[in-house]
Amino acid sequence: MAYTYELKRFIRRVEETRPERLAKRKEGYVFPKMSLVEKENRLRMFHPSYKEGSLQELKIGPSKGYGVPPEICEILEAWSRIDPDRIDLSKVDFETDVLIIGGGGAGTAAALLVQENGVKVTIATKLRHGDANTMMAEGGIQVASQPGKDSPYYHYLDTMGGGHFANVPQLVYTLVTQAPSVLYWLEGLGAMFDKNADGSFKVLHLGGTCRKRVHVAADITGAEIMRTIRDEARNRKGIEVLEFLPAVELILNEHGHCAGAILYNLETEEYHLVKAKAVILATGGSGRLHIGGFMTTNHYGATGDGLVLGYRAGLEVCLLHTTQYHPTGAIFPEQAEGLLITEKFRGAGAHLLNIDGDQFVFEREPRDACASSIIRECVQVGKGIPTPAGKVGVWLDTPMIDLIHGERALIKNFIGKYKIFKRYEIDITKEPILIYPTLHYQNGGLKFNETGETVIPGLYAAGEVTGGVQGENRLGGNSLLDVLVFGRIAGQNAAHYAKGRAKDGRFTLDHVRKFHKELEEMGVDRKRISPILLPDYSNPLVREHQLTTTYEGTLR
Ligand code: MEZ
Repeated sequence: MAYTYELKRFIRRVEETRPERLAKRKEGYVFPKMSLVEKENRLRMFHPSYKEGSLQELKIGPSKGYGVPPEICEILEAWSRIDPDRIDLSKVDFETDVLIIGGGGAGTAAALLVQENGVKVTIATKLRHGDANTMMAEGGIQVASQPGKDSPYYHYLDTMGGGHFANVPQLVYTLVTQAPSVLYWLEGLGAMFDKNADGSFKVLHLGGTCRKRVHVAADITGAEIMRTIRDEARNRKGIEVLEFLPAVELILNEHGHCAGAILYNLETEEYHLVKAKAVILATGGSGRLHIGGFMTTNHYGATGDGLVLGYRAGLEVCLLHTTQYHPTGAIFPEQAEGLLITEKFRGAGAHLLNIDGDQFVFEREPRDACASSIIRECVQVGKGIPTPAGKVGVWLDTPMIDLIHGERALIKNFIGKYKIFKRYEIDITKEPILIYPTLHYQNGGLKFNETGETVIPGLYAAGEVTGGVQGENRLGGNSLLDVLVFGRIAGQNAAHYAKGRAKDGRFTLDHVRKFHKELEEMGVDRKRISPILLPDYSNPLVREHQLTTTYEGTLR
């Protein structure tokens, strides 16, 4: 749907202020950055994670007493999809050395490393191989690849600062020092990053970076990376991929080691038991829980399944008390609501503007500070732009890109978004995009260490399901890096574990029984079941009359 007459009237104000903003930019003017104190205040007052009532204490499980968003509490404090007494643990359906749960960036990178280490590997994925947030990532991957100008030292400081120094230092050290080797590994596998005429990498700024360090493939960087590693995995011998088979429970053995998982066939509703010497949780994030009622950039399967599996098996969670809201999610047209509008636009000079066509925030503040400023402008200052659907947002002035970088620069660097908006009869080279913060990333997750290990022997984790790398706020470009660095590490170490330390033993689901007992004591409704596997967008009134297995749980 093209902009309405009313919105076009508001766009005229943006056009009026544009020549002066452009002239100032050419003279080197940048909107003043917030001081640390201003940032803190803005977060406290406007960031959804800092709002009164945004957290709920966990009452059971390994992180009892810790406050997480109520939507996360709901899935962590829930009954299993399975009744442990009805699962025959003597009947093994699949046997492998390393089972990887999740077929996105972290899982696929892990699989390649397991395979290189000469043991059998199986990826079990909920949807198709590659249906994941990695595939949808747009604006790039941070790597300090410019000797003399940048170094992992600056990358470390930016990442810690962006995360409010709540990050686990050893994890950040590993992230930034492994980054260059990951970039060259990807290139070696055939990933095509944007380059300068002399063959060097094009690098740019995103929010919170003190050096230009973000490497991109236009505005489809995640798709390019996922294409590369998925093709590699599918073409190598020895990597088995099970699609539409999400894991619903981990299996431990009598020694307390992880020994496999129960998978659920989405099509036939059958359960399958996978025996493995080591398991890697790489299930991604939880944007489809729509924390705080926000729209999301996340893929359809991002329902926090790995958090549930790990928590029930005994892993603590951390850093889930803040959620990342990406500053720029589309809010017009209605069917594009929540869609990621890459931060790269702001890195390239697109201004954030209120209804008067005025800037109100430095565009490259870290995400939490930038999102809070947009919310403030709409909610408190009252200078947001109303949409026909009753929402309020601000402008992202995309036509600045061609004015700064030359004709067709936008089409060349943002072809993905240009095409999407063209379908709605909006030409973003000429008209700005209406945006509002959108739920983008699970900052925290399961506790793990820099070797990919968790406290359960044989259980590894990597990517968005984990907590500690990104602190309380992830910087743009650090999630693609996270999945690849820690996916590879988990793959390598899980393979070594499978070859050496893994210890066979009798299977058990006693951890599920124990968890159920706590739920019983707490009086949790038996209809609260997790992992939820897929978001439910059906009308609640219709749902009440659909007492099918889907809503009653499954094998119960
Ligand atoms: O890392 C991200 O989340 C990222 C770069 C997103 C984006 O704005 O494109």
